[in-house]
Amino acid sequence: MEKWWENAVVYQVYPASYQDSNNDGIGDLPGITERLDYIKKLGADIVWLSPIYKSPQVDNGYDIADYQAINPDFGTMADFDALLAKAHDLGLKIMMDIVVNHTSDQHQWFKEALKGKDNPYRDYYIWKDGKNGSAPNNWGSFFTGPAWEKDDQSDQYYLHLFAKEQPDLNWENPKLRHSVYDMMNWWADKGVDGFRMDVINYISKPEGLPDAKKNPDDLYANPEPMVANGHRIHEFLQEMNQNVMSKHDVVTVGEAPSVTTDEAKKYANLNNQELNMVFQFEHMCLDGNDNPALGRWADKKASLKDLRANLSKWQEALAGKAWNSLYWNNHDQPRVVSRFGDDSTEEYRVLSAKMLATMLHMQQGTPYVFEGEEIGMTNAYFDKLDDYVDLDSINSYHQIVDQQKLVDGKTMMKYIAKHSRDNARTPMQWDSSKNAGFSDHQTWEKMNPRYHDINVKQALDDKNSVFYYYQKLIKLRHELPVITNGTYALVDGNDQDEQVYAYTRKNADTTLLVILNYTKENVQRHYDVPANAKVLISNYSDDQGDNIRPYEAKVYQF
Ligand code: ISL
Ligand code: CA
Repeated sequence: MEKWWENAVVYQVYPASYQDSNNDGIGDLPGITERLDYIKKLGADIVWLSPIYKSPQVDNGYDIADYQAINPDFGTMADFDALLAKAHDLGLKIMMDIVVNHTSDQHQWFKEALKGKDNPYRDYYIWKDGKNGSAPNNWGSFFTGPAWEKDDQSDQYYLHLFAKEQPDLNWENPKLRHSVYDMMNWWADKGVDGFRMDVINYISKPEGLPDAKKNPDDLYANPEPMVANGHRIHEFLQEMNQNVMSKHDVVTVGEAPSVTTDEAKKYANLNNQELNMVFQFEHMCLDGNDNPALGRWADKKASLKDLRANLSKWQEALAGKAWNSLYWNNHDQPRVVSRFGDDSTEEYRVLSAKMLATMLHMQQGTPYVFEGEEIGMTNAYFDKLDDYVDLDSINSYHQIVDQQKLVDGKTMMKYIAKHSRDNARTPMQWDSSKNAGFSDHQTWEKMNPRYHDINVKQALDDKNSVFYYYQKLIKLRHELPVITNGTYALVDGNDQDEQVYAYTRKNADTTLLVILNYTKENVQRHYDVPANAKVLISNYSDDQGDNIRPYEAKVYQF
């Protein structure tokens, strides 16, 4: 049976960067509430709010100090209630971002845990004695440095896969697990409609926390292969499902770095025992550095062959068994048009943004649109390290350039301009006035300098804008069942094509043929299109048949 979220579209809001209502330079809940009409106009169904909870903001709110209180910079619980009420009035649903692999070190649970080994909250976190005077194992943190921090008072170490201010929770402890379920039920009882779960596939750690495999160039071992999809993960999620999801009509998506299609079939199985869908990361890793020590810090574009092979693999593997999420962007990723598209000229920016939107929105799954994607916002390309705010970019610079000396500073700045998480986090561009109409005050993060030309006002005034194209794609998904339920197949022989991606979606009464030029070259390709076919959507105003123009996207329906 089809679920309500299967033909829905999610719009992600990054609260600090959406709309500042009180001119302190930081976006806030009343600002988001003001802009819900805009999200409604786009046609999205669900609004995912990145964390809005009380937090010292070491990792922009992904370090939560109180799951049931609002970050004062963003407003109050009354502001949240007003946001939820207005959203519901407009027919929009609200998805909360919950971060339960770790908390902030300012969370009451952790403050208690620090009081000593006998404290009832000690076991909410992961503590270990050191080994020969140093950390319990060789794991590194994802934000550089070791994954362990010593607590001098008890002479034990606690685990933090992310920043040292983000201690990992101990999911082996049933009390902790039930505290998390209680918190989720509290939000669901309040009326929220879904949960996005941060790195949820990291919560089950291996028994004994042994050393991980370390590459010779690295300072620490990457713990990911040991913590992702751990041995008790499915048990924990089934328990969460029984205690929370089965009691409310909520939609869930789990962030799951390094998830495979086989694992995804368990997490997001249509039998609905765990989550509704997961965010896979494979297509986000196609443009990483050839040197594994540099990870995603690189300056290359994914080839069409790799991208198509990956998207096709996920479409085919999950079909009829589990449900896909579809995304290009979020608050951790560079802007799609700058990454897989072409922002070098205005014409190419608009064409390639629409082509990439078509590629994704014609696939099976639930699409996610990240704020600003719908107007074709580009990377910010800041050229000074001081302009970057994200701890991950700054730490990585120091580690790679100063400590490891793997590349020089200039090269690293090029990589950061391409891949920094700050590219996604610059404030929303509403118009061409001061600070793009986001705030009158100096903004918490520098504005993207292109806001004078790329902004919502411009997009709404131009009937050929990226905005109206997204609006149309979303409308088509709502209206045409084949987009939700049709079978995906590559056009015969397309798998080797280096320029054009062509696939079909088919159900009992409709076929869609999607043709996408990934390059700025004009190419000739012949596809069999029946005489009665009509062009459902395209980023060009006419159809030239076998002549496929730069970044052309067209969908035939027959
Ligand atoms: O962004 C990344 C690289 O620095 C990813 O590896 C990211 O850390 C990973 O996808 C997990 O992301 C999530 O958890 C992090 C938080 O910083 C991210 O913003 C969040 O999306 C820790 O909570
Ligand atoms: Ca504000």
